[in-house]
Amino acid sequence: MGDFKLTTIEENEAITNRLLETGAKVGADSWQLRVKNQTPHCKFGEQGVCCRICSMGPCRITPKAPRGICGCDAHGIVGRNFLRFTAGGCAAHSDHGREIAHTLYQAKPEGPYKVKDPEKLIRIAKEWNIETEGKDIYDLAHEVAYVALGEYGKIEGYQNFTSRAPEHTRELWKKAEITPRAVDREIATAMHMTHMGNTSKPEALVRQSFRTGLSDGWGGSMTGTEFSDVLFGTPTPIETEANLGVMVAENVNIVVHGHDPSLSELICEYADDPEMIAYAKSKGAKGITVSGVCCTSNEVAMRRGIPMAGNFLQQENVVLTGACEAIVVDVQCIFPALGPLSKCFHTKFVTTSPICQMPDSDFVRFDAATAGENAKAIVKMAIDNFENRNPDLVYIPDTKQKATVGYSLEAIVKTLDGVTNSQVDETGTTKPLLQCITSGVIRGAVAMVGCNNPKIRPDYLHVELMKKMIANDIVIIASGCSAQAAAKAGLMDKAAKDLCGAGLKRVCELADIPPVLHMGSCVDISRMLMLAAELSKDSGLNISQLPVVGCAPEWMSEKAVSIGNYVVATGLDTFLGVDPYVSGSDQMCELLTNGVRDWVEAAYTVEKDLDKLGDLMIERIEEKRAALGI
Ligand code: MSK
Repeated sequence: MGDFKLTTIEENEAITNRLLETGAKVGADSWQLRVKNQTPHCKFGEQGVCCRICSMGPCRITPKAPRGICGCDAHGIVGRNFLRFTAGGCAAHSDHGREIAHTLYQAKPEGPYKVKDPEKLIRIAKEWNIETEGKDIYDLAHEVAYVALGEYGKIEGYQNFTSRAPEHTRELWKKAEITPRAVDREIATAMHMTHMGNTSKPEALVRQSFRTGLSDGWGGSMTGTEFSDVLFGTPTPIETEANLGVMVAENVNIVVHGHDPSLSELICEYADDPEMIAYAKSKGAKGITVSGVCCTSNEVAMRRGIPMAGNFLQQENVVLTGACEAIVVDVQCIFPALGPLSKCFHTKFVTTSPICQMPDSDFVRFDAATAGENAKAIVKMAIDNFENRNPDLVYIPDTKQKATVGYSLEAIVKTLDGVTNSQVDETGTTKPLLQCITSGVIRGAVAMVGCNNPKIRPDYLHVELMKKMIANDIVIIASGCSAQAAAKAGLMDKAAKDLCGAGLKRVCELADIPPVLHMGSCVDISRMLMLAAELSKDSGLNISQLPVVGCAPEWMSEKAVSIGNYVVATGLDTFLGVDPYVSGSDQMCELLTNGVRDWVEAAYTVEKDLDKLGDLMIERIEEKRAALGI
């Protein structure tokens, strides 16, 4: 195994504890302290049986009070809460996608936003029956972006991208009446259905939860992914590093955080500008280091190799290093705690989006028209802040791991093409991957996604489950903070092949890949949908027959529930390590873990025990293999 060694959860915890000591010195608050103040959590909330949708309550369901004041029972209340959770997640993802489409709409040959992947743009245009012949690429970009923006409020029909799903899946959706219409309409319908005096029937609420989720996965999120690729390039494998040790004490450190790559792409460009580097040197720094947190980090890591400082529950740690000149955020998963925390240090907390405005931040309103100036001003602000650093507070742990990232669907197809093309003729399809699966060299695949959640030791379930899967020849495709957990641990280092079973190890060697493939950010779970669709079409199997499952072991956000719904509704069994506040209704639990299988051939499993969760996933994959006779 050479010198390769995973970074353990205990090592990461020791780093965090060391950083919290710095925090204590300066009177900083932390999520660890706030968790103590917030536990035990409200049982009614945990079970999903608290209703505050109207002002007659709030109503809470107990054995003595089985109905709210309007007469709604626990099943209706849990169902409504579940649908509202989904709507919140779908709105966040889809609005991210809309912003990207807006940015594409404003792309110009002179920049700052250009078309970097014209082939993908043309492919989408053809898919959507938009004439491409003889058109200037920027005229086409504007036309396609305009149609994409129209998808959010289309008057009739379904999301354009649903045509990418296999026919069988589309039939199931049609029968179950969950084919997603306009994204905004699905969110509005969800909010309307759950308004006081409307739906209280669990089955109807779950159907709309699925339809809303599908409008995210096969609508808003896919728009975010595809148009980000058009604007910033479709990711290809690239080397980077992960964990707090990527920050450099001698340099100006800028940390980008959030989800939308539009601003961070330009921050990276300006941080590389010789003029800016010279300016940083004039202020006593050796250079400028940009690193990332959460999905903005995933975006710039996949396209530029920008190192990943950490995932969701490490966002405070980057400030606690005392060496962060600016933490620059766009949207989603940003702790309001960063405001007061940054005040304990010299760090500038820079908010940039009207969607995400927070106290104690410097707000630099980001706008596509002025993006270049905005990004330059932020980089300059960080450089100017370098001299305000207190050297006594600086501690950057030297822990980091190598990672190969950038496995878009296109990259996976291309990379795995080399593995078996001596045995099969097909190129540019998923057939080589299928060949690995049907021959049993790889037993199956798990899509590992989602956040960290203080209810679980940070990264513990992600990393332990991944280790268990790869040891059993199950390849992992990962996104979001799950991907970063893997990278920090070292599971995206190609040397991690030595932790795999013999079959997967062989594939890793032949294809020169790590056993955990970084597919991107939260919206990039749409890449996983596309992969599942392609595997289904290339194999002639239904998606639900493939030995592939989804898993979000440490999820926490509304977006994750929306994701879960579109993954299950696409036909992939999905395993959760945290309950989605539905335990207060046996009818809702039964529907989500079993009943929906009749509609979409997949369902949820919720299991908090690590070993059981891993065993259940392997069991499910092996069941699917047995059913196929492979
Ligand atoms: S950032 S939604 S904590 S994965 Fe996409 Fe991570 Fe979850 Fe946010």
